[in-house]
Amino acid sequence: MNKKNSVSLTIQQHISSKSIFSMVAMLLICGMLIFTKTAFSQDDKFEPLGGEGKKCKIGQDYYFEYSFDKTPQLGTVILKIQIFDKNGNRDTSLKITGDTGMPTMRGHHDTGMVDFQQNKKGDYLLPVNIVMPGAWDIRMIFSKDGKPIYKGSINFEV
Ligand SMILES: [Cu+2]
Repeated sequence: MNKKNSVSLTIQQHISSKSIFSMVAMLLICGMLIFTKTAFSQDDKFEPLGGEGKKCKIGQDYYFEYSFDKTPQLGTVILKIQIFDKNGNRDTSLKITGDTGMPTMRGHHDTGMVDFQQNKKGDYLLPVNIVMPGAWDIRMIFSKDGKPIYKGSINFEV
């Protein structure tokens, strides 16, 4: 092998290891982007709700309204949800679970999914513990016969 050839070979090797490096870097970046997107879209699936006393539709068959027993403040407030069928009759056949937390402090206050409890009137109730001022959310999953049919989130400031 003459000197010229060996130089060009070294350059080739240099280029190919560089391009492998950049390919790996690209793959890592793509992987991170996909991961971030997935993490965000899990949040996105919870539809932000309109407000207290507003009709929130669950597909074609049901709707619900929510309210708090008092303006959310430090301490415990009770979230009440009433579900109706499409004819406006109360429905108690669904199950609701809710995860309360602070969106900006994920993992600090999150309760995990907790079952709403029904009272005699068929209201669905969830105690919500507010332990510090700031932005809070309650992410809820509504299920029918064990299958999730709706995800919504209530967002509020304390
Ligand atoms: Cu906090």
